[in-house]
Amino acid sequence: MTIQIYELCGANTDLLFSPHCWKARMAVAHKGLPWQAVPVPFTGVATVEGGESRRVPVMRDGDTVIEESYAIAQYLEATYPDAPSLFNGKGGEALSIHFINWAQTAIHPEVAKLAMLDIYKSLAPKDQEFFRTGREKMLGCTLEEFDAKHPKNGDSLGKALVSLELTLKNQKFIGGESPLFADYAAFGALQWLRICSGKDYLVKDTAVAAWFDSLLDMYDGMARKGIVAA
Ligand SMILES: N[C@@H](CCC(=O)N[C@@H](CS)C(=O)NCC(=O)O)C(=O)O
Repeated sequence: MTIQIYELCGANTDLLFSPHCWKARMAVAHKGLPWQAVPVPFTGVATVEGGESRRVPVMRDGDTVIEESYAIAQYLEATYPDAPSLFNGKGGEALSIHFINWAQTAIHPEVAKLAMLDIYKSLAPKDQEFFRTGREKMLGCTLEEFDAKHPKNGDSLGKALVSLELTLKNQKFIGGESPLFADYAAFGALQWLRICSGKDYLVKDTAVAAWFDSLLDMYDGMARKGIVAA
């Protein structure tokens, strides 16, 4: 049976940009399972699967519904143990929590600085209003004021990626020879930036850029095929 992943979308419902949804999607692809995306706009999230969750991703696998990207990865690992592992054991599972937290605290704020307005512009009018209200309350200023404070040269993102660069100089993936869920935690954040900005902020010829490219090519180029903002 085809797994369904409810994913956040833009005005163009093929623009699927959420970092957390990308983590779930890469995890399902890693397991080699058939899946389909169910696009959901911001204003539709609260009604997904009868309003069970206020966040996406939400995944349906037959009769089972799971919310939250890490819970989805854990479910997939437990349910499909013969498919390639997302964690390589309990230690890897524990370490991926570090990379989830690191991506959220080190990379996500940089994506916000670079692409807050791009995210806003990619949404349908109803969702723009929802997004603006929620984010401006959180930021304590308008989206435009926030955007104007931050240069768009990628230097600050580069600094946030220094530890990943050092790691990937010596190994192909965070997981070693092949990716694990920890890789997808970092990848999801950078794919969010790539899709919403339509720009390539990663410095060419770096280990991070090579790693990101190889993940875009994986699983039949799934992550490269999706549309990005113009
Ligand atoms: N820890 C959750 C975070 C999920 C999350 O924050 N999802 C965002 C999309 S990236 C969302 O659904 N936001 C809805 C909203 O802001 O109303 C996960 O990893 O799944």
